[in-house]
Amino acid sequence: MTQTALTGRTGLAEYPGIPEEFAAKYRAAGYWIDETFQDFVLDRCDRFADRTALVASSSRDPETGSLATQTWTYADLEDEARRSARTLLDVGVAPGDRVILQLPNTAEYMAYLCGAFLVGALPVFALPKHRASELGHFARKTDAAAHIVCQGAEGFDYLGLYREYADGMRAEGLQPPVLIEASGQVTESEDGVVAILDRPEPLLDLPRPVRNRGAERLSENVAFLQLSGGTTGMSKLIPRTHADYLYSVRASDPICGVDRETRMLVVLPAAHNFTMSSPGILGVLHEGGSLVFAADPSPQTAFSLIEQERVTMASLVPPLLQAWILSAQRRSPDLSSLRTVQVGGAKLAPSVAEKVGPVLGARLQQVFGMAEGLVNYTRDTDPEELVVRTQGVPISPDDELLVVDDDDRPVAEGETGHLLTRGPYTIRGYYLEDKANRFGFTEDGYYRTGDIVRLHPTGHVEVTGRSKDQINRAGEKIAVDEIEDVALSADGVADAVVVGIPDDDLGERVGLVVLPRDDADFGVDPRTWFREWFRERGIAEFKIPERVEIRRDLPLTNVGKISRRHLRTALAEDLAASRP
Ligand code: OOB
Repeated sequence: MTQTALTGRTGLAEYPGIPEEFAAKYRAAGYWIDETFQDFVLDRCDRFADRTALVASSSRDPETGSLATQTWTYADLEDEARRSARTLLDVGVAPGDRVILQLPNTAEYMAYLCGAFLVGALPVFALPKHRASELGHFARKTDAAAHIVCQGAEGFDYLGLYREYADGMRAEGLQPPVLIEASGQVTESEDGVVAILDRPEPLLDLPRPVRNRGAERLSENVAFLQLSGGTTGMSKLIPRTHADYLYSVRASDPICGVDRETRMLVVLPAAHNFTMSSPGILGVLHEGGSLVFAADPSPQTAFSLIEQERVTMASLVPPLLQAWILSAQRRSPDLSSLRTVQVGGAKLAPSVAEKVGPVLGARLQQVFGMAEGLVNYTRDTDPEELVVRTQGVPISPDDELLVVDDDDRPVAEGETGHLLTRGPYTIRGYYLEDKANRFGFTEDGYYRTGDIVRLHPTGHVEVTGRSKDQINRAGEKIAVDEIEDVALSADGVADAVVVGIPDDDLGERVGLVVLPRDDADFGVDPRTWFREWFRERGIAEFKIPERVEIRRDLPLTNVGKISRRHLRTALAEDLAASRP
């Protein structure tokens, strides 16, 4: 059990950090400075106290059509963060503890994010869409002390989800986290669920920060755990330090033109690495700009907010950009304040990229990043051709990129190959994943991104494909073998292969091909049967196969002879060619 490997709730187990010779270089270059997230929150809230930090939208006024909003200054943000900090301490969270943050794009998200930083707790960035299977995994793996939700968000019963995995943990003799309901909708505490009945007073005396592993400087300790998209099994946990992450944020702002006047629309999930730090929420707070949180990701809501709040910048995944373009062509909204539209998370087709300027009247910036570290941006000064066709150049002069063949030998200049990378804000290993770390990183510390790329003579990276066993569904990453394992656990399944089916709207969708046993019975509609199977096992909806095919006549019996990767490719082509 992973829990025994932990040194108690206030410590993290050992994991591969950045070696001292590199750390010394990153400090000397001024990349890593002595600032923690606690310092960051306190300093920026103080420095920009009277400025607007956040506008969070909620319901639409049925008469006027305008969106109701709630506005916080930086002083309000600090006050709310200190109240959340008190709640965390009151329920027993101590500095160094992990807290699973699973909130939608609301003001509470910001209060608890900053509150956790103030008490030195480490957020674990779950998505509102994650379900019991994923949450139970995060809780066990991180030995989380608390799990923060908003009951009823997107119509979902998060208390039920909590009970499901917490009961499972108790049955295994493990102590589940306590559940904090952030929006005050729960009125009774029971079974580990804590209701926040009275508005807590702001916490004035902040606890002393603790080191959560060997690093001498607090700023080089782990600040939080991000989630990897995952290629094998469940999402892995990515330990990012204060120093490495804040460097990527500080360095991103000038590249992306973020300053005090920036008004950034947040439509993608706030906890995602792109939304958080490229330059995202943290980049805006660093400069004293304003965040505008959209209650839902529809173009209609986004356009209303852009108009109403004079938004200057937004970050999108390609399918959302397509939806914006279509909607803008139909409705001609007033987008005159919008200067920059960032697009990342999945490959953007050049034909769509070309429309950003003409249709939205904004500058396109492509962003190719990963929660493990490396982030690339196209630059303001780049010729149009490179902005449309490439995914940019790295943030840091000390980001090292290698493009190699299957045997890790560098390819000839301009050829495609596997992208390997290391640098001042890229991890050297996941948290408690010894086996995966042996495959996921080279001996000299390069992260194997699983992306196939070509480097242009200008240094621009062009993503041309992927070698990892992962599906990218509208920027959400899905590990195929996590889904195959769940399918294989069903009675009547002899073998199961999960494939990514190319899709015009989402980039890819999840497909499942099943080789049935002779006695298999999946009812009249196997897709529905499997959907239920996945739901009952607490798998997030976005990972559940949208197409299921039962086949008895496939080269599946050759599985032992041909690689599963080749099989997946062959089946994906097959499925893409035949209509459901
Ligand atoms: C971002 O982070 P993750 O961790 O959800 O996913 C990383 C993977 C990359 O390895 C690549 O496969 C894919 O997502 N990806 C792109 C891309 N941006 C990400 N593939 C093609 N073109 C792009 N522009 O997705 C992420 C993190 C920080 C900033 C932006 C995206």
